[in-house]
Amino acid sequence: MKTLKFKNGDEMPAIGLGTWKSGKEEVKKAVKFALNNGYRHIDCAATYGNEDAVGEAFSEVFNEGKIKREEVWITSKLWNNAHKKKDVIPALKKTLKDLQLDYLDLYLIHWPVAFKPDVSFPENDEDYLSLEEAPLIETWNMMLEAKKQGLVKHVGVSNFSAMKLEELMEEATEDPEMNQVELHPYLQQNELLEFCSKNKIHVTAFSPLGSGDRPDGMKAKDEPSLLENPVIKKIVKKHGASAGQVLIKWSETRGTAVIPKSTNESRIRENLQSTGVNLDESDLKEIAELDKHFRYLTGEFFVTQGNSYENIYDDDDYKS
Ligand code: NDP
Ligand code: 1BO
Repeated sequence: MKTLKFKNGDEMPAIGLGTWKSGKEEVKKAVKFALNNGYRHIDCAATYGNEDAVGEAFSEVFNEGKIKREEVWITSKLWNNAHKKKDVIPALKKTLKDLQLDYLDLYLIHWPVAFKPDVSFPENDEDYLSLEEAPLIETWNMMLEAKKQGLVKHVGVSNFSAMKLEELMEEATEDPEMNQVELHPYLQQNELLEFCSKNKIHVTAFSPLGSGDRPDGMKAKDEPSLLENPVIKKIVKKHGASAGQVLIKWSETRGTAVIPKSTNESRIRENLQSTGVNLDESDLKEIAELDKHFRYLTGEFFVTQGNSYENIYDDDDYKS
């Protein structure tokens, strides 16, 4: 499998298992199955509410002895209610405890949005901290401190626009090593990819299959299906692959990492086997034409009347 190489030589396997929306019992089974069937990259987050179950899976697999901790790339993310300087390391330590780990391979600021410490998900304007109250650079400096303390090997961000990356990099002593963002044929984000490549920031593609199992409150009416797209279906037929495999392989060919979520054993296996699909020039050209700047995760769930996050992404894609 392809890997993404970091400056210190560390390599992140390009395909990982996503864990958002996976219940505790199913995620434990899924992570164990994935690791025992070739996955070496798991994407987690405190806000997914299942890191303790993922941790049980890690502990059982590593204790069996066939797979060592250092062979697996483990990412987690700082939730939006722990952006204040004093809260970053305690939030990371809670994640490490839940995941039963001594260190993470990668820790990301989940969103460029800050909530008050006791707020899990905001319901009104009072639930937020402004960027003046919790400046991203202060949060970022604590991420760097976590790296210095050996709690994480690499640090990065998620859901950052090129503009937000640029602003952060102007002040930062070290640049983010990763930006994890929504990427798929309907949201190709070529300019952001170019910006990241120019600045040597790796990119991970989330929701690569269209995130079909999001809660209803996060879904737009009549949103387009990626898995059912006629062009994708045509390519599926041509290569005798599945739609999931074509979409995952497409991400891999763009040099990003990709983290499809599944708790279904045959789809977990099928998704990793996408490495064997060979998309040719004409497939890539047809997929390039599918871009419609469409976001499944509009970020609208963070917008309450009057707060300052109306355009999290700083671009036209917000209106999709
Ligand atoms: P995905 O695009 O990975 O889609 C997941 C859905 O696709 C599930 O319903 C899953 O069902 C189904 N599925 C999986 N494999 C196949 C397949 N081969 N064929 C058909 N259907 C399939 O959605 P996510 O939004 O979960 O994104 C992936 C991961 O990215 C997340 O789990 C999370 O780790 C990360 N993420 C990060 C975000 C961030 O803000 N940084 C935001 C969103 C996601 P089933 O489980 O039944 O197989
Ligand atoms: C609010 C959604 C987070 C998924 O990573």
